Amino acid sequence: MTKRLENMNLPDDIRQMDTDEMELLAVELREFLLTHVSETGGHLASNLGVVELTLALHKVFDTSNDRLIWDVGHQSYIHKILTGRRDIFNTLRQLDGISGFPKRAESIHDAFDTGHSSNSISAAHGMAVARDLKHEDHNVIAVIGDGALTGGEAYEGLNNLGDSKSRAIIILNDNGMSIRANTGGISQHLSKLRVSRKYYAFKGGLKRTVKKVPAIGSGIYYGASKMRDILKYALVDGVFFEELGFTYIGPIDGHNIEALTENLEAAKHSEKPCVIHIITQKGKGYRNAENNPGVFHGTGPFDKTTGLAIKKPGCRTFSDVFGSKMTQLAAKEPRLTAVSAAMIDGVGLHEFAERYPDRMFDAGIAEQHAVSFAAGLAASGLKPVVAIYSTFMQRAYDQISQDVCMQNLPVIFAVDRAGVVGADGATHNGIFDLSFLTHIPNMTVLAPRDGAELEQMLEYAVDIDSPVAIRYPRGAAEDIDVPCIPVSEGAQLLKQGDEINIWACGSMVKSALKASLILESEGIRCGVTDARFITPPDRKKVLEAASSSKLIITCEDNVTHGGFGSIISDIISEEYPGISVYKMGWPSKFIEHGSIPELFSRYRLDAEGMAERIREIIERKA
Ligand SMILES: Cc1ncc(C[n+]2csc(CCOP(=O)(O)OP(=O)(O)O)c2C)c(N)n1
Repeated sequence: MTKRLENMNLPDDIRQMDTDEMELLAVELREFLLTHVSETGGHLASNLGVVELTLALHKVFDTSNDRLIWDVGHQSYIHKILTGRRDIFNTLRQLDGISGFPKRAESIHDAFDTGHSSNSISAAHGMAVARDLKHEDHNVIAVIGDGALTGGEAYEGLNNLGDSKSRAIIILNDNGMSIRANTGGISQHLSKLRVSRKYYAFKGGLKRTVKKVPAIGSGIYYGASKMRDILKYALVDGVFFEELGFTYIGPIDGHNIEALTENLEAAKHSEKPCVIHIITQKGKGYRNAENNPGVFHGTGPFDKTTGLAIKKPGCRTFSDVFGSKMTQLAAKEPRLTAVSAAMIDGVGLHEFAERYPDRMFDAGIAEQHAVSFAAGLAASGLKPVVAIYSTFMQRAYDQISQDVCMQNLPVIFAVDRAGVVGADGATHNGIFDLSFLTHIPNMTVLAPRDGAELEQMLEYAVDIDSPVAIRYPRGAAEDIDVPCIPVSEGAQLLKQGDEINIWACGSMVKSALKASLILESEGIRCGVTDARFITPPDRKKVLEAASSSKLIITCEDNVTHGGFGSIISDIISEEYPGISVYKMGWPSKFIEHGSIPELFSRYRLDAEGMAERIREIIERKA
């Protein structure tokens, strides 16, 4: 670690620094960030882009009293380093270490927990209103990216905050990028603002020149202001933020500490809500990230000299399998279209997007729009596949229910990252989708155990004429060595047992098979069935299994409450009330961050943990 960073402890120190010192500190911060993120993995490019902004924010505001909200929160690392977490920064995203997102429980400097995009303006509005009602005096600042500004909630926030006139500062961090290049009309509007610097120079010039005229100067200036308004419309092509009630400041060079500090100071004294529009470069200061901001948006450990990932060669992931199967199916099914909400690469659709650009739709961070848009496509005879991470699908519950399922429209949902996701932690875990999807009428919910089964399920979903959700986890889709029976045949018995039968779904099938082997070596024979259908459940096979069992164990990578186990348990309790059903899955809590194997082990959901729990149940029953 270098000198300035080493010697500073809290952001108060920044308030003593001049711009030159802050610029030197910015260099040290980038080096520190790069060294650590290359070891732990994490969100690099977005953080490299906000180094100067974070320094300027801490120069002008005191976050132990002022409220600073980071939209999404993936760009809060510099803030963490500067607010007392430098010495534990090496634990970032590790089990029991600090989170990769702001956490109120972690520091008084974190005003609001974030992770899902586009809510910061609404939260800032709430805080500003609370401050005024309580006659308190502090500043409220939200930092939101241009990507996050594609999310509808941001406009709900702007609409209300602008109208309320509550004092709050919205910093629009515009780097022209979401995870990949940003999409949509608003993004186009921002690009126009970026190139409208001429207008802002002219505005200042007009004021200076006209006001200089003695006596009548101000009058002419105010008359000319009207003309200025006309020019504004003519030159800026829509003064979106000002019309909503904000003072718009910008665009400002987001890497110029002096300009940032000056404008933040000005905004601090504004009586109206302000939008400060800053232009930054994603990945700034690290060539590999500047050249490939998408790749370094979120990364695993990498070699910081070459920028190459340090990854053990693994087998293909579920997202890879999904992506290639989509490309393959598109060749023979012209109605097949794909919809993503700003995650084309994450869900594995990059190849599809290249091959079929006319059939690939990126809605931006707009899950609700993505689903209703897909409903529109389906109502007009197309076969849309909406690929969204389980955690972000939560945003579109109403659209799934009302717009798709109520009309029984054939929309396919590829629910990626279903289950615990690891280092991103609580905000990103997808452990509720079975609970919020399976009770919606008309919806079929499937869970593949491996890549081969995912491929078959996708084919099955394309062939049927009603809504289907296929949920699969993050990571390797390694095939088990038992071939799949056709999906239409329902659940698949993988291993015959005696009186104990495990019904597992999705990737838990593999752990169930391993657990059964561990128990077999101790003389306990457990059957294993891959449920495949979560809804409608394979009632006949469930009851057959129950009729010859004393104990049924269900396993799922979802909370047990209202999930797969609950469905199985309901079926059995109606017909065989004497049979015990024991549910294994996540408890109803927000599961912390850590590696996926660590979390499965901590919650006894890996093969060893499952075998141990089954042993305990058998002992208790005996
Ligand atoms: C509701 C929701 N959908 C998707 C994401 C995944 N996601 C995380 S960051 C990001 C891009 C954000 O872009 P921007 O706000 O411009 O920030 P930048 O990284 O460019 O600084 C996306 C799509 C999310 N966090 N929340």
